[in-house]
Amino acid sequence: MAEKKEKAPKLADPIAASYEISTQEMIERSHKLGVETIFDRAVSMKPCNIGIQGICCKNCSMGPCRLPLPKAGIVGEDTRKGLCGATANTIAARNFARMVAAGAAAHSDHGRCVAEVFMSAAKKETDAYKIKDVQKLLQVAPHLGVDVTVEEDGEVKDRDVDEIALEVAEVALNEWGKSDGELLYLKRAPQSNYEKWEKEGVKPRNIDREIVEIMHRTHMGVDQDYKNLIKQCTRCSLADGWGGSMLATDLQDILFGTPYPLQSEANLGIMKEDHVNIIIHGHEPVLSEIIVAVAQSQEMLDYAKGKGAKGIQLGGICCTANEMLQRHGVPTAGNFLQQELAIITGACDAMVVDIQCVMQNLANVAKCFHTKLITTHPIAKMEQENVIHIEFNEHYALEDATRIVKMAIDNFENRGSDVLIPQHKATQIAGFGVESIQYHLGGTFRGTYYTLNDNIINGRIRGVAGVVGCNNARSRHNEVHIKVLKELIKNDVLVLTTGCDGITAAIHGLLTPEAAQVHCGPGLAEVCEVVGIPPILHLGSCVDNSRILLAATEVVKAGGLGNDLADLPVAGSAPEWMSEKAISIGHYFVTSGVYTVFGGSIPTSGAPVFHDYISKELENVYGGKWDVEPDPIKHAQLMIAHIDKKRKALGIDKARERVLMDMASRQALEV
Ligand code: BF8
Repeated sequence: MAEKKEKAPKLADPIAASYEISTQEMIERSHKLGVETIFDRAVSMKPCNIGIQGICCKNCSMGPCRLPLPKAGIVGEDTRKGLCGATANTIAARNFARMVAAGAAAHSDHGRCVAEVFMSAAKKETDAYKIKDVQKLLQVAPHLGVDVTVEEDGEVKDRDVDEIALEVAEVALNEWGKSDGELLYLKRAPQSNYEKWEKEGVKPRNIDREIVEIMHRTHMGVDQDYKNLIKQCTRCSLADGWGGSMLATDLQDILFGTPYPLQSEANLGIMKEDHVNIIIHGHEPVLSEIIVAVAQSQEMLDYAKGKGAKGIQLGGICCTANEMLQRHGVPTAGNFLQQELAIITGACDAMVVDIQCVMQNLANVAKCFHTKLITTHPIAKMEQENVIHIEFNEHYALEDATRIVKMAIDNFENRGSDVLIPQHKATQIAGFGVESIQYHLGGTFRGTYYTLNDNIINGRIRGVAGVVGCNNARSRHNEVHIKVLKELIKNDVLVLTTGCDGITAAIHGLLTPEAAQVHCGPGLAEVCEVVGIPPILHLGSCVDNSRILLAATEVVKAGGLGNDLADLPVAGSAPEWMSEKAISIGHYFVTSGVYTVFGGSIPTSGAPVFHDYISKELENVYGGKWDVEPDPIKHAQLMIAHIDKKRKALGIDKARERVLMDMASRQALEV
């Protein structure tokens, strides 16, 4: 009998897989070298059609129970149920809730790790970490109920900074597991939002509890009311956005410095053939901060030169890239879908990973090259034998970082001759935050965000969009991001970005002030030119979405645009989302009052009643709601329509009509 021939694996078409040229080049190279990547797997493996609709329940061993929508749609009563009787709504809501819990857990556990390092620094147990930004410490402390002054003998005096830091560390760590009260940062939101959360009974009690409660409620036979499940999703996601993520951002700023705008570069082309290339990938900057310092030390530079390299080139992938970029200007090597490709250049001497968004296939790709793949976090190891684990510990941070950097340098000489670094990179201005927006777009005399508000009211800026989130191998890499972003700025919408959307915008050259003249509508272009900012402001990593919440809060405080985040002409978007963290972010955007559109699909379509609840009815409760639109232009237009709806409600739509005069009417006026 003739032997059955094994089918050749399907390969991705580089042009169809990515919108970005260096990614296309590297996919092509991976095919030549016979190295499989996520782009190829996305072609050969299709997603499960039932899972994608959110209606597969595997929460007990009687299932999985799968409840596909009938071909003709639901006619009459929806009688679908699992073995226990769970309806499609219950199953979809439970699955959605578990995504919120996982996303909130990821952000918040990152925050906890930072808080623990912060505690070590406050106790002066480590030389590697010190309080760097005292100003930020003094600004954050009162939000945690920590006094920055003390009264002695009838005199008000400044408190000792070390004492404040220690108390901030204690109070912050307590936010994860305190036994009573509510999250302290909730009161940073506009009063109207806070009161809504109070009225709805969704104020988070502590961060860990809300995550645990989702896991309990979604266990077999507990919460069977999709509205009640969504209530817990709200508590849990608010504990992420206004809790774990916000604490991560604040404590990182205090420890490592609050970012201010700086110039850098982005894309795989930042790697250098004659340098030792170290790519750092993951999320927690406690690791990357020390590696940056060590890699820049004279001792290591000399060591690298001794091994024949001209220097050490650091680059970042995913949110570690954003953390290192915004505080040190370290260039960005790529976004989520480019992680395997950085190794495929053949020039990556070490890839150092910590937590989140790290593909296990990196180990298989690294096996084909000389690259040392180093895991560093106790909760994130890999089973493959070629992976080296160097567990990072804040008490020995300098020693660990030195060992890692040396290992990369020693590996430089093992590089093969087959190296191909794509010659594409773009300049970027990044490092924005609540404080720098205030500096650039604020007013000295008339309230912090006065100038920004004024430009929104007069219509030069039509509104503000928060565009964030991942890449997804199910859509063409970067295309949806870029088309959404360009459509928004073309229509005078100022964009605040984080995460892989920020990296994407940088790679495609949208994070420069010059981009405004090319891509923006006349109003936004004018503001960008006068102020000297890009039309898309990069605010950092995904935990830094908390900066977007606080920037929006500053807009409310500055006045003239309503009293609640839901009153603002703003909208949210995650064009190519894929991670559970994005669902948690989406839900805290929505329940903080922001209309939020996701690209691709969200796993709710198989339960139309539940889907309608989150995409229609939630707006009546919190002012924000979910929406889904895969087409980038329609996606952006939905956001713009919402912004216009809010402008109308505020009575500022007329101002914009005047601004949008065409060139002919302007010239007529000037005559
Ligand atoms: O936290 S945007 S792919 S890197 S999950 Fe991951 Fe998504 Fe990128 Fe940062 Ni956020």
